[in-house]
This record gives sequence, C-alpha cells and structure tokens, in this order.
Amino acid sequence: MKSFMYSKQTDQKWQKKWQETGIYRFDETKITNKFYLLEMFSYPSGKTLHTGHWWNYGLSDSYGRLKRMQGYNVFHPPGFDAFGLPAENYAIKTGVHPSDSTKNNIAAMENQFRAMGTTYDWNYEVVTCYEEYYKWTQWLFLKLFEKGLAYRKEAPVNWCPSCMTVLANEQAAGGKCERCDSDVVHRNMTQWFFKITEYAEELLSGLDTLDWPEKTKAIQKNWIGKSFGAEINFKSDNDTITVFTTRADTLMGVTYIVLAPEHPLVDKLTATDCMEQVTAYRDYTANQSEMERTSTAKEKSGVFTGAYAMHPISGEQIPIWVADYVLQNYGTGAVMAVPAHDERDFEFAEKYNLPVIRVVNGNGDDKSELPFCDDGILINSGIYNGLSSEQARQKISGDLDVDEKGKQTVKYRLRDWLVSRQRYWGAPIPIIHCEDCGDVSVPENELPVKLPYNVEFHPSGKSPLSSCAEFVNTPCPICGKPAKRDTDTLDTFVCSSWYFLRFYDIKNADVPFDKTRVNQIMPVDKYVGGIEHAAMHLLYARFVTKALRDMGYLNFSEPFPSLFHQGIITGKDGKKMSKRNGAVSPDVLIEQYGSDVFRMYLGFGFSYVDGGPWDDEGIKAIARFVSRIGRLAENFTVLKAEKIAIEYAADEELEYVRNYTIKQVTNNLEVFSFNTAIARIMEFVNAVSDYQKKQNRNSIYEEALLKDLILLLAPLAPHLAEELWVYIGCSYSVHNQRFPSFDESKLIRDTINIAVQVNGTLRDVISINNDMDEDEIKQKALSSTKVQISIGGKYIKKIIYIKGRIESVPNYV
Ligand code: ANZ
Ligand code: ZN
Repeated sequence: MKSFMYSKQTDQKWQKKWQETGIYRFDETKITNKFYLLEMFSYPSGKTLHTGHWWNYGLSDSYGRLKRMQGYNVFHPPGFDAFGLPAENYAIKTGVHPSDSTKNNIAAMENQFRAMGTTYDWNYEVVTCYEEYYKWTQWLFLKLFEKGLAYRKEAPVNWCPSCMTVLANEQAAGGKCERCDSDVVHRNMTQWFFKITEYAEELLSGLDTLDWPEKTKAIQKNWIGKSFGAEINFKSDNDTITVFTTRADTLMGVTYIVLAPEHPLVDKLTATDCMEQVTAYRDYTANQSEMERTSTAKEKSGVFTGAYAMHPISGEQIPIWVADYVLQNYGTGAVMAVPAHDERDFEFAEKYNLPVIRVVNGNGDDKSELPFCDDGILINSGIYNGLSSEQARQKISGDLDVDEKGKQTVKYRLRDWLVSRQRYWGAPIPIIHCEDCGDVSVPENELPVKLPYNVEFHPSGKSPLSSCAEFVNTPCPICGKPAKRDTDTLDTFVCSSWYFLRFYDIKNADVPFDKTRVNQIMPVDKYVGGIEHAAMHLLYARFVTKALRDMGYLNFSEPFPSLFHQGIITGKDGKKMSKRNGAVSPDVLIEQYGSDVFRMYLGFGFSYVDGGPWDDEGIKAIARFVSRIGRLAENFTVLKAEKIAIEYAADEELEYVRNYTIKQVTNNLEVFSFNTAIARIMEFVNAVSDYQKKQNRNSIYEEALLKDLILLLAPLAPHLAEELWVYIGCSYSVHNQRFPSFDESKLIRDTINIAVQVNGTLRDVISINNDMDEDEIKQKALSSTKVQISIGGKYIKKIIYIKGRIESVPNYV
C-alpha cells in the first residue's frame, strides 16, 4: 500500500495539472449560468503577499469553489489596483521607478496567487496602470465631462502636507489623511470634480435594494446625509426675498436679512439715500475672490439698504443689509440672520449694533454663551416654545408651507468627488487647456494620453507632470494653436470605480467593454472586500455605474447587489499586521505545511466576519487533522485490497452524522462561516474513524463516506482534496464534481428528547417517539414522577406543547 502524503509538492503537482488542463477557464458559452465572484482587487505595494492577502483572497476563493461545485459557471478574475499613492510611496522609498517596481511586484504577487491555488482565470486579468486599461479610465473621464458630470472649479480642498497632494473628502474624514494619518489642511485650488451629488437621491434610495451588511448601508446613508432645509419668504413692498436656511427653528430670532451684493433685488430695494454707499460697497466686494469673502478670519463688513421686509410670522419689519459673507451662488443668495445662533451673524451684529435674540437653549435649560450654534429647546418663540430644534424645524416649515410663506427643501451632506491629484503615478487627465477654446477634450482616437516615463516623481506640491515640457506642450485639438495639457492625474479611486466592467472584455481594443457582453456578465453576484471602502470605493462605483447606465452603456443600476465584508487579521498586538508584531510570512508556513494547511488554518482559527489577532499556535493541530484524514484514506485502501463488499450497506447512526455534516457545511460556506464548516468536518472525520474501528465495515459504503468527506474538503483544501480523490481511486478532478447533497429525511431521528417545564422551571427531560401525537406526548409528560412531584396534585390550568422542543405545564395554586 502506498502511504498518503500531503506537502508543498502536492500543491505544485496539482497547480501544474490545473494549468495544463485549463480547469478554471471560464466557459463563455454557458454565460446564462454565470456566477460573478469578485474580490476588491489589491494594491501591488509591497514585495510579497502577506497573511492578510491569504485571508482575503484564499478564503473568498473557497467560497467560489463551493459555487463551482454547486454547478455555477464561476467567473473569478484577478486584478491589480496598480496606480496610486501606495505604489508611488513604495517607489519613492526604494528609489525604483513606480512603473518598474509595480511590474515586479505584480509578477511576484501573481506567482503567490498561483501558489495559493486560487481559481483565478488569468485570461481576464486587469492591471490599472497599463495603457490598455487607463486609456479607458480616461475615456470614462471624457464621457463624464461631455455629460457635464466632470467639471473644474476653484474650491477649498483638503491638502495633505506629507503626501503633498489633495485628498477627496472621503479620504480626509476626521481631518486626517487616509494614507499617512497626517493632519489635513485646507487650501484653495482649482481642481476637477465628478458630480456625484447629481445622484445623491438615487444612491440613497438604491440602498434599500441591496443585500449588503446593514452597517455598511448605514455608513453610506450617513455620508450622503439627506436633510431638510427650508426656503422662507420675507415680503418687502411688492417684492419677495426668499432665504435659504437649515435652521428654520431659529426663525423667531431673526433680527436682520442679508442679501449678497450681487443679488438682483439689491438695486430695486435700496432706498435712494442709501444708494451711494451700497454701490460703493458692491464695487469694493467685486474685486474679492470667493475664498477671501468666506474666510472666517476676515472681519465682517456690510451696508444697510434702508429697506425692510416683513417677518412671515411676527409681521415685524426687519432691516435688509448687503454683506459679502453671503454668496450669490449658494442657496438663494439671501440669508435670514440669527445672530444668537450663528457665528458669522453674531460677529456682524456685534459690529453694527444689531439686536441679538436668543431663541434656543441648550438641553436642560442650559443658557450657555452666545452664539449658541447647536440644536436645543426653543424659547422666545411663541407657540413654538418648548419644542426641540428638530421638531420646530418640521413644525415651522410645515406652518409656513400652508400659508405659502415657505417650503421645505432637501439638502445632502454629500459633496462632489474631487478626482484630480498632484501626483505622478496615475492616469493623466485627458484635457488640453487652450487660451481661446478653454478646456478641450483629447480626441478619443488619441487616447491614451500616455504617462511619460522620465519624470521627477518626488513630491514637491506641484504636479510632477508640469515639469515635463514634452508632455505639457501640445496643439489645441480645435484651433491648432499651442496649448497645454492638464498636468494632474486621476485619483486611483477613478480606476477602481469601473474595473469590474472591464474584466469580461479585457482584450477589447475598440471600446472599454462591449455593451452586450457587459450586460451578460454583470452585475457581480458576490463582492467580497473590506468595510473601510464603504463611503469611498463602494459609493464611487455605484455612481459611475448609474452615470454609464444613463448614457446608455449599461442596463443595470447596481454593480454589487450582494456584498460580504471579511474582518481583519491584525498583528498579535491587535494593530495592523507587520513583521514586528508577529506576522509570519505565509511563504515560511507554506514551505513547512503546504498551502492548504495554511488556508484551512486561517479558515478555522478565526471567524471570517470578525477577524482577530494573529496567532499561529493552532496550525499544528490543522496539520495533524490533515494526517488523520490521510490515515482514513489509507485504512480504506487496505480494506478495499482485502475485501470488496458485494452490496452497499449503510450505517444508520452514521447516516445522520453524514447528512447533518453536509447540510451544515453547505449552509456555513454559503455565509463564509469557514470556522464552523471546518469544525463540522472534524466531527465527521471522528465519526468515520469510529466506523473504521467496526468489525463489519462495508467497503462500498465506506467509499461513499470518504467521497463525501473529500468533496466537503475540496473548497477548503483544494490540493489536498485532489490528492485524496485520486488516492482512493477516483478520476481527476475532484473540482469538477458536484458538492454533496443531503437527505433531509435522514435528519429526522426516531426518538428525540424534550424538556418538560412546570411553571417555567425545568423538571424533567423525556424521550418521545417521532410518531407520537400531541396527546400521547402530554400523557407521557404528566406520567413523569418528577413532573408529578412538582405539580403536587394541584389543578393544571394549561399545557403548552411546542413541537420538538419543550412542554410546559403551568399549574394553578
Ligand atoms: C439661518 C440660520 C440660523 C443659519 C442659524 C445658520 C444658523 P450649510 O449647512 O453649509 O448649507 N446661508 C444660506 N445661504 C447662504 C449664502 N448664499 N451665503 C452664505 N451663507 C448662506 O449652511 C446653510 C446656512 O448657511 C443657512 O442657514 C444660512 O444661515 C447660511 F442659527 O439660516 B442659516
Ligand atoms: Zn484652441
């Protein structure tokens, strides 16, 4: 008898065979049966895969293997998110050009993914920094630009002084740079934005249709931040001033109104004797930028117009001022000023001696100093006194609506997505700036705008590309005059906002994806990745999908209807994994134990949803478990050599365990609960081992048991299962077999134990037969001595029987 062996050599043997036979090639002819499994792709930033990668990609692969064995045509493509700061920072650290280091890193990672034994079909590999990919990232930019969904404006932006680049709001949440944790500062710069706000409502309402973790939906919902503001009308003679406010609750505290200097009503309303100073003030503000005007540091200024407007509730006459801290292009260009509860209004009122009326107290009647800008409880507001700010906003805007004096408006917290970066390692923005023609698209047939190789990429705060004259200077595509290319590159989140659309048409050189093909393969049936992307990648990808749908390229609205987040494996100290805190390189463990021992160890040692701190203590136990399985197979081959049974004879007790195991493992794997699945398989191994100790072993039955065991193992230990499968005499490949199914009827046991309670206290456990009806069960419960004693001859008020579980006999005293 040949003894059973599993090692790293086993892995290599089968990896070679899988590659030769193309077993994981996606079958394009069976597209209607597709199952698109995708993991959020990785950054090729370090040199080798660490345990975290094995965790993310190895176990998700096990899920894909289950789907294959359930008969799905699984589409499981690999990819690399190769542009962006991690690759660039790595290159800066090592002195190697980002393009070279990235290519090397990708090659090393590809090999390791093979060593992991993944089901990736390498014919569909996406690498975002290759020209044939970023050409289409640029195409996406141009499509959005043509649709008015990409635009350029000067804006206060988040600037990371350490990475020397701007960041999206999402990357600067909490005032810290997402990449390096430095404090983010604000700068005014001209930047490119994607108009994600245009889709705010649909991004919000679409969440209801998604099979996503509730927590993630809540994060997106909160980030989109739908809230209700109000527009309120103040009458002034024959004109109406409409103000926009988010604080309708402070309406009774309004002491003046401010119009932006450019507001069209300024000329009309201003009293003759005030005209001179109003005109002078307007000239003065005309020379200032939006930034200067809204700077909090700047001293407030303004002038009185000599006109008044009527308060919509009190009917009082409110003075109308002109001031530059109100902007014409925001809201309605007019503000109701409430100095008691707004910083700017307070400062202004102090300076010009305007009244300050407090209308909101802190909770618990806290009369803190003014201005008090939080929500609280209303005072000095007539019938609204005592309401909370939130209640008052609803009530006041509701009341105004009835009289057509105002209405609720919707407001979102979501801001447009800032996509330009002053960094080298990204897709150049395909725009040419011409003095005469403005911002001009690079013609589609000239894409890609190639990222030049010889550029000083160390960060200086200026776009590295601006120092590259050959890149910058180019004729205007419209008028032919000398013009300049945009020198910013696209945020790497733009690359990943559409990559899932490219995989299935990776070789297409004419379009980013063929419409028919993309609609066949999409949406992704299961998306697996970390929750840290909840308000970034997962939001951007939804936006881009909806925008492309509206341009007629896609016939679906959501790219990822079903999402799973794995937890995080941390270092021994609970912090992000690094060599220092005990992260053992997978290579070492694989060398010693083999890939499947490592994969199963990760699956068994940690809960996939929760993750946890790294600990390699238990890996030996998994290695022993693998040897035990090997011995079961050896014992079987000995039996088979000695005596072949003539007919199949099942062991009744074992049939229960077998069917139970199959049911549990299937259900557990469906929800990524690898640890419980492996625990059930371990119990099954014990049961089979007990069977092998019996005198009258039946070889046909035993073969059936072992086959099921190997099939159950196949998703979790793909090389080991392949080796076992062939070892017991079956033919290649175990991965083309169906996952075992179970017989529900075998799970009903003839006798079951049920608990009997009296007045809610457990008194006895009785054994009943499956075919007993309710009356018989009640009789049996009452005949129990223990139950009799606790009832003590008292009157029984009610007997409740809950099927298969419990009987309760409350008595009446
Ligand atoms: C009355 C009020 C009372 C306000 C109060 C605030 C606090 P966000 O949240 O940023 O949208 N506002 C409205 N239009 C403006 C404009 N064109 N230029 C400058 N400021 C403008 O800010 C909305 C608030 O900013 C509005 O709510 C308005 O001031 C001001 F205790 O109205 B508020
Ligand atoms: Zn031009």
